[in-house]
Amino acid sequence: MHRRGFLAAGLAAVLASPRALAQMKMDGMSNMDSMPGMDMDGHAGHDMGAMGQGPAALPEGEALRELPLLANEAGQTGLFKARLTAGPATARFVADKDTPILAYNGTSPGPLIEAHEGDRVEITFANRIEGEPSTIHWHGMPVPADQDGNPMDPVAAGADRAYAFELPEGSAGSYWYHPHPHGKTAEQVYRGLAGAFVVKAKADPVPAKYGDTVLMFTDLRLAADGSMPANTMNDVMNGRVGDHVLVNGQKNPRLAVAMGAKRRLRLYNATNARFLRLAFANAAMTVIGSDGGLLEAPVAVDEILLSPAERVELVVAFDKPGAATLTTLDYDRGWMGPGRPADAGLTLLTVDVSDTPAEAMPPLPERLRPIAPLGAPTVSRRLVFTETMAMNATGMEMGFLINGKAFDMGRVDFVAKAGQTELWEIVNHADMDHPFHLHGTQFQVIEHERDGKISKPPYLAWKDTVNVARGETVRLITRQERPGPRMYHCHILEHEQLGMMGIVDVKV
Ligand SMILES: [Cu+2]
Repeated sequence: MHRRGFLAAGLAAVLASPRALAQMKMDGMSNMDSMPGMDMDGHAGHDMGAMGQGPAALPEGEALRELPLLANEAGQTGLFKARLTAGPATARFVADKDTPILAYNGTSPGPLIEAHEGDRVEITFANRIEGEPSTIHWHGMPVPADQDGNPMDPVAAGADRAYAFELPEGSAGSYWYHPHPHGKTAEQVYRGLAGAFVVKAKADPVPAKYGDTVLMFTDLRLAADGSMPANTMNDVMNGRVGDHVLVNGQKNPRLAVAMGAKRRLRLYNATNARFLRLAFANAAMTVIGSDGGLLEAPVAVDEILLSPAERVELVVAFDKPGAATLTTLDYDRGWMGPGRPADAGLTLLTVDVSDTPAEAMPPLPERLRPIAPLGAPTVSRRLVFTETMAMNATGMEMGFLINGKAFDMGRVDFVAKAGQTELWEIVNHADMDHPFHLHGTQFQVIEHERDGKISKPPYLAWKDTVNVARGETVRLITRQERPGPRMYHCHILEHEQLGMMGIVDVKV
């Protein structure tokens, strides 16, 4: 069966049935392979705007906004104390049009949280989203299971709850926070709920003169009337891909730097489902960190693939005067049906490099920090991703499964032991790439296998999300230090919502 032969018909709400199956109507079963007369673009959910009105045009070229900092109300060192309120807000993406969004403390992306290794964090979450439970998941952070915003711990609409955790030594890194309520995560995130959480090192080897700037990529679909259209069936299958990739809420903003400047940039893919293969024209990129903090040593690169939920920390050298642009390259992550986004050649950020030389920049150290390999595993687990389709009386049923099962909040899929080193083998037997995310810890990818060929990652890194490409197997080593149930799932949020998630229960 050719998947592109299926037509996603009509608008559909995200389904959250216990079996988590998408109902998909068939259109022209007999024409499945050839699809005569079909207008590929006309049926695409993501580029239609609201009911075919077409997407709104967004202004470009405004000065890049730094994310607003979440103020620390503690008034004492070693403690970060604040309040995060999720609720309805409006944004102005286009002139004269208010867009209803969801926001943390009124802003989307949410305020930037900056804390230090060794700090205790106490954040009161106020859920003011009308009629919907929510949670805050501290993506990538080593927080206790009962503080991690699991779907099993919903915060009801109108309720408050306190989250508290310590940031251990060595945990400096580029984390983020977003909702994780059962059946509502995808929608709450694309409506605006996501923010960056940077844990700073006590002793940072990267020169302070490089600055430290978060660039958070989100994805926006905006109808001509300024509203955000609901997910279509195409979105449910492929994950929602919008019409505009935004950086800190802006389309192609501008940043001014002096010639010879080096900048430390933390790139976040906070989109629901968009793969970002990125390159910088007229500037040299060096990777210095991954999801869970610094690498052992800097690595020069020409491009970066950032799948949904991944982060990368870069030092970018701007040595040529003129415009240096951060652009997307084509990446085929597998797509069902019509409407594959044309992602090559989007300019996400324009850096204006002046003729005036920058003051001298200290060099980047050759060594950043040691990373100890996690060592030999004593347990191995195998997770197989599949997509299923079956006909029933009402149309197609579509499932996104791990080991043949859709997520069940009442089921423990694996039992693990705290402190035990494990090999996880993630096998993708599906027709799309699926970025795999594990809560509660950072892991080390040891190899990728495709068509019998094994390749090693180019460097050792702490990761909490790794793309598992179609037909690929990824092997990683992981260890959970703290007890309690942890989620693992595909970070295409629509797939997570349709069942591609499980629970590992960590025992003392
Ligand atoms: Cu997926």
